[in-house]
Amino acid sequence: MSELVELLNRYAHEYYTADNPSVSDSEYDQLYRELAELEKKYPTDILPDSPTHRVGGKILEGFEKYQHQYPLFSLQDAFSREELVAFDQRVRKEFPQISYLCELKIDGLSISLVYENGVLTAGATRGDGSVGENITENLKRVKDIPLTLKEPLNLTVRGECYMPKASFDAVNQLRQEKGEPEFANPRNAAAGTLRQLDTAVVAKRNLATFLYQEASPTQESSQEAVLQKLSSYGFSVNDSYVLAASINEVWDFIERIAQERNSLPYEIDGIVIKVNDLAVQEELGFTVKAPKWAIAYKFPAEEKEAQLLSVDWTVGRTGVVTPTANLTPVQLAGTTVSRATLHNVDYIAEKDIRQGDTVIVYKAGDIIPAVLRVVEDKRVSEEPLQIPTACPSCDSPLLHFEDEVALRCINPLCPAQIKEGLIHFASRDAMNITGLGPAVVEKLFQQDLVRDVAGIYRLTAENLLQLENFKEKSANKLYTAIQASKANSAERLLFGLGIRHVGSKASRILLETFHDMMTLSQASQEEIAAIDSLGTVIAQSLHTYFEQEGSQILLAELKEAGVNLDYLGEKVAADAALSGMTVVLTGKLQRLTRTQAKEKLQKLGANVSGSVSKKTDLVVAGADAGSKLTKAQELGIDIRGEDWLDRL
Ligand code: 0OW
Repeated sequence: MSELVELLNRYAHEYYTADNPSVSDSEYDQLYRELAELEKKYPTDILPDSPTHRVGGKILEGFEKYQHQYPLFSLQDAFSREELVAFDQRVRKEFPQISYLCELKIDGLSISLVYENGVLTAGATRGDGSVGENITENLKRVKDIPLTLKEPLNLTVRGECYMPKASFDAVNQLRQEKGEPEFANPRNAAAGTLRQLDTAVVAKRNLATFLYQEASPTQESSQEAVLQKLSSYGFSVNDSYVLAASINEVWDFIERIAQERNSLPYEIDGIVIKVNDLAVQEELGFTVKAPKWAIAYKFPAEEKEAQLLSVDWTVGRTGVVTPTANLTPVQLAGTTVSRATLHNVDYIAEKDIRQGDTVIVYKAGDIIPAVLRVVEDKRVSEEPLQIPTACPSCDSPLLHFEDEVALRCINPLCPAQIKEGLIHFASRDAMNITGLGPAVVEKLFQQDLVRDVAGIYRLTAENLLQLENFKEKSANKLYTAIQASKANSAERLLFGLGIRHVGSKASRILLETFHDMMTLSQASQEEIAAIDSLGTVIAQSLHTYFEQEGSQILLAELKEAGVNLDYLGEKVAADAALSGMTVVLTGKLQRLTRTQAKEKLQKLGANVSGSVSKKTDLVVAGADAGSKLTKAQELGIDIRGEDWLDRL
C-alpha cells in the first residue's frame, strides 16, 4: 500500500502541479484500482496520504469555525501608476535600496493550510482574518494540495484557491443543462464549490491552488526564496513572478501582464507587489488590516466602444421590464460581447442614451456586461430610445412608480410573468422539480397545459408525452419529479410562490412559526411583523398576497392536488419510526437523491450524520458504498438498503 501511495502521489504531483505527467492516465488508474482493492481488504491500514481520500463523497453537516494561529491580512489597493509611485516613496523613505517581488494576483479565494508532522491537518477559509471556516474535507479534494509533505514539518501556508477558466466554462455548461443558475465568474464558482457540503462535488469541480506565503516562522530571507521553498515542498506556486528593482520595472511587468492576462488559463484581477526582503517587511509592519510592505495594483475593468443597434425589453417574474442593449460585437475580457444591460429607464435617462449611439461597454468581473456611458462626439441621431408604454408580453399599460427606477407590468395574468413564475416555482431552492426548466415551461404554456402553479399538479404523464421530442422516459421522469415535489416541506412552496420580498430564508422562518400555509394565510399583518428578523415590508407583502381571493383558491387547489402544505422541518412526531436515531447515508441510491433521502430520514425523526462512528445507530447503504459501509460492518452497526427505506 505505501509503495502504491508513494507512486500514485508522485504521478499526481507530476500531473496536477508540475503539469508534466510521466505515466499514462490508464497506468495511473490501474495502480489506483490496485490500491483501492487493498484498502477495501484492509480498511484499518488506509494511509493518511492515500489518494483515495481525494475522491470519496462525504455529506458534511456544516463547517466548524477555525481559529487561525497566524492572522491573514488583506492588501492595500492601487488603481493607477501614481498610487504605486506614492507607495514606493513611502517605502523608500525608510529603505532606499529595496527590490519588489511582483506576483500575479490570482482571482480566487484565500485559503490557509496547516501541516503537523508533515500531514495536512486543517484547511480553512480566510474568514475575517482571524476566524475562518474549517473546510479541510473539501480542500483534500483539491488535487494539487499535498496531503502529506516529504519531511515531517510543522507548517502553515497561505495561498489562493481558484477555478481554471476551462473548468468554469464546463461547470456553467452543466448547470445550464440542469436548469441551475450559472456562476457569475470563476471566483464565485470556486467559493461556491468550497462551500459545498457534499465533498464529492468538490472532487469533480477541478479546483486548483497557487501558494504564496509561509505564515509560520520561516528561515528564508526573501519572498522569492519563500516561493522557491514552497515549490520544493510540492505546493503549486505561480511561476510568473519577477523581481523589480524600481517602480518603473514594476510598471513594465504590469503592462506586459495586462496584455497577456486574457490568454492565461485562470483569472487574475491585478498584480501583488511585495518588498522582497523579509527583514524589511518585518520593519515596515502592518496597518490594522494590511501590510505596509505590499500593495495590489488592480487592473481597470476592461472597456470597449460599441454601436447601439437596438434595445430588447424583457419582463421578469415580478413584472419589472428590463432594457438590454444589442451591440456590434466586441471582444471584452476574453469573450465576444454583443449584449449589455441598460439597467432601467432612469439609467437610460441619466446617461442620455439615444438611438444609434456609440457607447462604452465594460465587464465588471461578472457575467453580464453593462453600458457605461455614451461617446458624445460619435452621436448619429438625436432620437431618444423608444421607452415602451405597453407590456411587450401582454400589452397592458406599463407603470413607472415614483419611488422606483423600474418600469413595471402589473397584470397578474401577464404570460411572461406567469412563465417566469413557473420557472421560479420549479427551481432548485423552491419546489426543486428537476426537468421543469425554462424550455419545458415554454412548451407547457404554449400548449395551454399549464396556466398557474396548481396546473403543474394536474398534468398527467400523457400530457407530457404530447410535448414534442418528449420521449416516454423523460415524460415519466418529469412526472415522477412533479409528484415527488408534493412531499416538500411547505417553506419551499411559499418561496416558490414568488411573493415579493419573501425569499427562501424568510419562508423557512414563516413556516417554522406558523407550521402550515393555511394558518399563515390567515395570519394578520401584525402577527407576521411581530416575528423578529422579518419586518413590515414582508408582512405587508404577504398580507396583500393572501387577501387576494386568487391566492386562497390557489392554496385550495394545491391542497386538493395533494401538495403538502405543512412545515416538515425539525418538528417531527415523537413516535416517528426513527426518532432520536443517528443515521448515515452512503453509496448511490437508485430512486432518491441524497437530499431527498436525507429529508425523508429527517421526516422520520432521524438525525442524519455525515460520518460513521460508534454513535451511529443505522447506516442506509446504496450501491457502491465505500469506506463508511466497511466501518459500519466493523462496528457492527445495523445496515439497511434503499428498499427498506422506501418501505419505511
Ligand atoms: N491573490 C493573490 C495574492 C498573492 C498576501 C501576503 C500578506 C498580505 C497579502 O494572488 N499573490 N499574494 C498575497 O500576499 N495575497 C494575495 O491575495 C490576497 C489575500 C487576501 C486578499 C488578496 O486576495
